[in-house]
Amino acid sequence: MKFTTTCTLNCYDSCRVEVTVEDGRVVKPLGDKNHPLTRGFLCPKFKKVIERTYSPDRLTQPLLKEKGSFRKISWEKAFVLLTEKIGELYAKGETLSILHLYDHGSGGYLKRLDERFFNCLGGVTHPSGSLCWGSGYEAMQRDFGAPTLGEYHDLINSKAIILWGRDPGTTNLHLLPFLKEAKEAGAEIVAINPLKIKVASGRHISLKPGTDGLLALGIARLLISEGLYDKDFVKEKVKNFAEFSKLTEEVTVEKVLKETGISEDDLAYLAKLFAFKKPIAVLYGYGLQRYQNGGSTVRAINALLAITGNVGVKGGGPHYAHPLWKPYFGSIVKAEEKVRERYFPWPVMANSILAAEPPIKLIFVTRSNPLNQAPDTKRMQEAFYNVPFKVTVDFFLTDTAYASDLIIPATSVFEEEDIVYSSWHYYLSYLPKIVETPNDMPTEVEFWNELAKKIGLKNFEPKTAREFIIEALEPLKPLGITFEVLREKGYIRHPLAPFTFSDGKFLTPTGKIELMAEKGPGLYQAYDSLTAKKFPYRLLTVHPKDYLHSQFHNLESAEWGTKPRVIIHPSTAARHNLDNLAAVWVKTVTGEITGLVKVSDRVRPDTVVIEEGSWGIDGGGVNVLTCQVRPDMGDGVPFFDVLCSIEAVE
Ligand SMILES: Nc1nc2c(c(=O)[nH]1)N[C@H]1C(S)=C(S)[C@@H](COP(=O)(O)OP(=O)(O)OC[C@H]3O[C@@H](n4cnc5c(=O)[nH]c(N)nc54)[C@H](O)[C@@H]3O)O[C@H]1N2
Ligand SMILES: Nc1nc2c(c(=O)[nH]1)N[C@H]1C(S)=C(S)[C@@H](COP(=O)(O)OP(=O)(O)OC[C@H]3O[C@@H](n4cnc5c(=O)[nH]c(N)nc54)[C@H](O)[C@@H]3O)O[C@H]1N2
Ligand code: SF4
Ligand SMILES: [Mo]
Repeated sequence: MKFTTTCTLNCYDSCRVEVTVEDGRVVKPLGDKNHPLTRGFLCPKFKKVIERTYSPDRLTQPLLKEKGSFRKISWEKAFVLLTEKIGELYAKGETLSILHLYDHGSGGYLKRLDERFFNCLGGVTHPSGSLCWGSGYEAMQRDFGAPTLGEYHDLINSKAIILWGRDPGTTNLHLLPFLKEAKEAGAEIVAINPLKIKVASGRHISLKPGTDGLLALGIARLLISEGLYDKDFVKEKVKNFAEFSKLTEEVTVEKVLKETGISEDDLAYLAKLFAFKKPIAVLYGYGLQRYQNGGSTVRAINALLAITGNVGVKGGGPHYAHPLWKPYFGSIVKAEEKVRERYFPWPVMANSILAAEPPIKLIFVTRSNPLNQAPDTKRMQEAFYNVPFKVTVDFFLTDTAYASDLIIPATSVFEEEDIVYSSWHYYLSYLPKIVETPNDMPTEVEFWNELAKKIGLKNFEPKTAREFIIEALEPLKPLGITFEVLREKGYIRHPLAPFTFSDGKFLTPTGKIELMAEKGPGLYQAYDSLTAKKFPYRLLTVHPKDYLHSQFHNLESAEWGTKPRVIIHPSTAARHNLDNLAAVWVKTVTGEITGLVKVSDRVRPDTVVIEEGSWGIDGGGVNVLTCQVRPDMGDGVPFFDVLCSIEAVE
């Protein structure tokens, strides 16, 4: 029997997938040929989603840690324990002592019933900001009033496409055919990235990490001083042009060349591109804003697009994310039930837990692996061990599950009906229930229903997945979207898409694009000379091609196991006398890990690159190396603002 479903991994593409069920098991995944973005192919990670579902290591029964080791317990016992621990804090009105840590491990909308549960409890402590896109998102809001997203299909109208810190060959495969088509239609494709990326690109411009904002301001300065900007667009649609122009004055060509490390030729090329080519589309990557100056960097690039009239035009504009579905969703979380709330920013989560007053007594982790993915793992471990009771819902003994006291098994994407909407494209999609859960275990929806019932949460009325979906889709009725329509069609494009400000009306207080006026992105962190001497390389911990963050590293198919690959330039390898596969220490002010060398001229001589996600249990979690520091805006995490040293393992 065949079914069509949707990939819920945290990925740009949210592919539509056809699967077959044979002998009660999901097999033969194929990309939907008719879907406008999936276009008939999938990335290899979807096979791993199936492999994970049937992995012999998958948890199907709760585990309880006792005297340092885990043992299986019955679901009944798990509910008794949870009811006792949570119920006690609930009864005393002390729910702020509960920290609910969650991220985007699954895009399934019903996975957000965890938030409903904790809101109905009266409100708990939550993360604020984002491990992912926080700083750039806030930058978009300040400039345009909301983030905006061009469409892949529109790239065919572009004269130039800039992959600014985005690496689609690694993180966004379904963009590639559109780039190829745009290139064939005459678009120039430019990658601005410290790392050489594999795309159908023309020019690759390598710059020192964290200096993109300065580069954008430098280009803007050249355009303004030569009068080569779009004066009509600026007059009509841009606020703060004079202030912005003043801000660029100190960004001389000499300064740009020195600080970014790009060649004079590259700078002239970019200035000419912005002066004479139109429309230009910029596809922002998120690596670009994983710095302390990350928000200002995105604002500087936004400004460059604005003064050249490249916003709201066909074939041009920023591609960051769109907010169109957001106002229609959210009812599932029942935010109105919160009578108290407290927020800890993601970039300083570990320190916030350790300093919490009232203290955290219980951590509940869902759809996330913070002991691998949040910054400063050692401090995070310390924070976890200081909290008396930790619960994690997941498939395996991940780093976070391992540090928890109770583990609740998660439900696979094939085992529960659901819906998923994307902020990275414009489709809302449906997921049927395809197979039953193994070992008769309850689904996550059933788990929350049962827990709410046991604790006596009056406002969390138990429902089936179908009923929750119908409730969630209620606000979409005016758009003609109902459960029946969605199930029938499988996916629906947002009727108001795309969200690109083509009407020239921005959502800022003035209705114009509000350019940055006070403080530029400056340079990346000014490390003191002592630190820089001890740790001579920049460290970029980028996303892994074959994995989704920390997911799938434990499966049999894992090609290179759990040891991180430390990618270094041939000159760095020669300096340290290191060959491919040599074992190395990587050290930063925060911590140290070991990995295996991979020599590649894709990496700059001043930079070391490690793909994030390998598991700490096996000695590899890269966030042992990253720091807790808040960025200029939006509480994204400056993961890439860190220096490192390397040395051979003796
Ligand atoms: N295979 C796979 N795909 C994924 C993911 C995954 O884990 N695996 N994760 C998904 C998620 S959650 C996200 S947020 C997206 C992220 O997608 P991307 O933005 O493409 O990837 P990142 O790893 O966040 O960003 C790293 C890129 O930014 C570049 N970079 C680093 N510093 C700078 C800088 O200072 N300037 C410039 N110009 N470039 C810089 C790096 O060299 C690298 O190419 O990918 C999604 N897709
Ligand atoms: N050093 C460094 N760190 C980074 C980044 C970086 O570039 N460098 N990138 C950051 C970014 S962009 C992001 S988005 C975050 C991601 O941070 P996380 O979301 O914490 O990352 P994942 O490793 O994908 O962990 C998700 C967990 O959810 C589980 N999961 C998957 N599906 C389900 C489900 O249906 N139910 C439940 N209960 N659990 C499920 C998975 O098994 C996995 O353990 O990491 C950030 N961390
Ligand atoms: S991970 Fe991304 S590219 Fe791969 S199947 Fe899922 S949505 Fe598609
Ligand atoms: Mo992300």
